[in-house]
Amino acid sequence: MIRMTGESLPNMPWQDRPASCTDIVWRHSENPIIGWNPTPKSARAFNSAVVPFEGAFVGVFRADHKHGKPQLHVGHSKDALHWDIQDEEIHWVDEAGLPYQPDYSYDPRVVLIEGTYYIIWCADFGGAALAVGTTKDFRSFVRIENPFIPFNRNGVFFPRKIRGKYMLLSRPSDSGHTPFGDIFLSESPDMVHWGRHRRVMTRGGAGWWQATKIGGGAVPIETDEGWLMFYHGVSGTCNGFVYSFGAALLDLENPAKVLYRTRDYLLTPEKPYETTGFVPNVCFPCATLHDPDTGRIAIYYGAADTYVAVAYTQVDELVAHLKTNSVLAPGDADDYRG
Ligand code: BMA
Repeated sequence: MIRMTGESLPNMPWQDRPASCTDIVWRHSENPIIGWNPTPKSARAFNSAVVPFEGAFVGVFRADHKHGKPQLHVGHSKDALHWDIQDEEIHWVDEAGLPYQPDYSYDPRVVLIEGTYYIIWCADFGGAALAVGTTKDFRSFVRIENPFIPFNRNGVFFPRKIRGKYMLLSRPSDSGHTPFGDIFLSESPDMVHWGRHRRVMTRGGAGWWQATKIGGGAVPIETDEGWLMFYHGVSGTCNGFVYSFGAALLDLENPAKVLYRTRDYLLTPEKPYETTGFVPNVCFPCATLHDPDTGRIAIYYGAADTYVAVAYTQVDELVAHLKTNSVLAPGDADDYRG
């Protein structure tokens, strides 16, 4: 079995692939796991992140409040399927302990690096920009002063330093619902100052499902074969954007080098909770849980900007599929310099 780095997670959600299904990624049968009005002040939770925590699970949820603006909310769960989400949003303070609350916050990703949980999300800083904060206990949260200038979204940290540097994937853009976007890699000595930006993956490639824009999804999983990264791809139709997701394998020692990238999407809006909601036709992955002992991977994705849903895959099957169904896009790893 392909080795995935990480702690054993025998209590993570899992369902075997249904007998009738031949797909590489299959949906949880009880989807969506979080429905409308998840807390008294929230209308919808979606595009959210989960991590193992103290023998159970913790989540940082994007919840759009009933006044329309999103904030981040903490949730706890024993099985990572049934969630107790707090009604009060996360209240950020700066490094001096003073309030540092963004006007809005969305699409969080969470990663444990060297004993600290880092949360990266999209906040307002004269336009949509990546914000970063830390926590150790999911009770108090410290926000690092804006490490990035606008406009950027879909920030995803790697879970460890690579060649002595912290690494980030992001998707520079403009404000609003950007009609373009590629995935870039940046590095940092301290999680505050970022540079050596390289373009990693470009939109387009073999299929129209990722022709308009792409963006990093879940924190990359370290495997023997490379960094396994789920990402979303957007197709522009006469009736609006359609968000699907695929996966890529990036080189372990230099993730600016794309090794494989799915030609076809792995999952696209098909089910009613994906095709119908606040924004129809959106499947937007932001997190995974994985168990190195069994090769199981659970993918958490936002559905239709309304629900949280889960899908499953198995690492050996997924990597074998990636290797035999991969087409790189012209421009992928343009900036690879060894
Ligand atoms: C993107 C982001 C996501 C959202 C998607 C579809 O630009 O805002 O949060 O899921 O649009 O509306």
